[in-house]
Amino acid sequence: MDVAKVRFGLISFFALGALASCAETQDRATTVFPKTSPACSSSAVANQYVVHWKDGTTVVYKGSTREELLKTVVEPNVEKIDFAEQDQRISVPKQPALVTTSAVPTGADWGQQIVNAQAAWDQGYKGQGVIVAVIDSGVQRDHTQLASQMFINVGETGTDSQGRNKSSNGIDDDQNGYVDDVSGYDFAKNSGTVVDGTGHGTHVSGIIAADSTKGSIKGLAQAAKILPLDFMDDDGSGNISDAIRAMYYAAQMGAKVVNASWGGAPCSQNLQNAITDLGQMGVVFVNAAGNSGLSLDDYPEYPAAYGLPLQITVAASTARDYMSVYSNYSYTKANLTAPGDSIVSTYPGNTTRSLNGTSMATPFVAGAAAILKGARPNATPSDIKNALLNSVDSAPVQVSARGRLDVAKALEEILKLPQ
Ligand SMILES: [Ca+2]
Ligand SMILES: [Ca+2]
Repeated sequence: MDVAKVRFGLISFFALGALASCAETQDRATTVFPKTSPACSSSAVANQYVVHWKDGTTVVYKGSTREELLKTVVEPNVEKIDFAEQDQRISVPKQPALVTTSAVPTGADWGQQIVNAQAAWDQGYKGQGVIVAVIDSGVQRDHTQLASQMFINVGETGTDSQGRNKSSNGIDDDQNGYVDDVSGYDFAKNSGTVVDGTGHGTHVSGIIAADSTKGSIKGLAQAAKILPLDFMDDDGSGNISDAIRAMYYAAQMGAKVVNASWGGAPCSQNLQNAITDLGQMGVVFVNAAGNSGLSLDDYPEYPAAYGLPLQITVAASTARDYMSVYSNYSYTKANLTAPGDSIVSTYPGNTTRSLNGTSMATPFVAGAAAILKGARPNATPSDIKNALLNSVDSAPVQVSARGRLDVAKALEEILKLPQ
């Protein structure tokens, strides 16, 4: 009788314990993989989920429901998962029109002039040794003014043991997890062939690093290299999961600056985490404020409105240093302005074109960040952000620094750091 009681007691104890741990697992699983909120559903990708694992990998799961993924992947691995969420669709900001009463910029290179880039170049600082990842629509890699500026992954160059070109042999020769990634990667198509489907990424890249000895565009950081990472389809939109994968790839390949001239993601914890992770890995993340002409405090768009310590959010200003009417703004979430109106830069077909937007302002700051990093390779993302924000030219603009990028003064700030 006593023995039976004891047995019964033990069985009950174990059964309750098992139930409790099962409930705990389910609770934890729901914490790392919450349901998509109604506000985030409109831009969500159906039956597609992005899981960031604690080992640093980002995996996209397609074709299963949330319940299925929860039972088969998240609950069994709950201790190994950082965060899981539904994938989202994001896009390059629509190209805004200029208001006719805006001051008309003088000269195609008014942007380079107003930010005092020449003074930095004259001192020999042009972003030497710095890789800038352009996470965008791709790049025309053989554009006359960009061909010499592309980052080359030497592990995918030369010939393999069978005499085939490593850049196109279908083999991941340098074993970095990506096949034939000789000069950038297309994360939307999972291919080492990068082309520009919209022209946006080529324009952005020219502002950062166009070789002025080969044409009319004067890139800010002509000694830097561009790592072209495509995550967009030809309509200019892409999955946030592919942008996140591109971000970690950029860090893996040694990029120290990331240019993100896109936004509109309403909600992604993984994107927010990735920006912080990159900052901690020494990568400066520069993103566009967006072109809705609205307050980021009242109408948040992400990544612009995260307000993270290690991100730099760039708004656009005119040739007279007023806020561009289309630019989003915030005294806390937007950090500084840069030229955004009538910016002439490289465009597919070996051409040039004038475009407007915070997408164009962002690469001015990314180029400046590359110049600072080249001048002081030991500078942290925080050092670079502080130097850029503490050296602006004062202007009546609604951003935290209360002013517009000044490359020469930012360089002066960073040079105060020991070599
Ligand atoms: Ca590879
Ligand atoms: Ca290969």
